[in-house]
Amino acid sequence: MPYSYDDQNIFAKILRGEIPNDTVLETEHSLAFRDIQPQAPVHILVIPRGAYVNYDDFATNATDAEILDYTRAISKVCEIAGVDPDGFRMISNAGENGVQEVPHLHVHILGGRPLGRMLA
Ligand code: IU
Repeated sequence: MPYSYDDQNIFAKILRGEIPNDTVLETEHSLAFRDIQPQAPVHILVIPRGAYVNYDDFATNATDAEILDYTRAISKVCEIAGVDPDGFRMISNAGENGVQEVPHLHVHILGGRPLGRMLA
């Protein structure tokens, strides 16, 4: 499926350094920063530096190096944030039904409290 990427989205601006962020981890192909409206004591967003709209775009079109870097960055963020082994949640919203607000792939890492069962 072809994807069209809007380079004016807020995370693209963060990646270009046009907007500040509370960085947790920087790697060659990924960036992790604290969510501006945290829903849990730990709420970190992990994004690839490449211009990918969502997970399917990334998994289909990213290089192996980008995919390896990104998957390891997510694990590293969990380690840095101290949510593993207590427990945490990874979420990536996609599209209108998934209520994806920012059209640049991001994984939410949530933790630091019991999160309850996921609803709907
Ligand atoms: P969503 O999965 O696209 O719905 O989540 C977008 C998240 O980006 C959401 O949790 C916002 O609080 C967060 N965010 C941010 O961290 N910094 C920003 O400048 C903006 C949104 I706009």
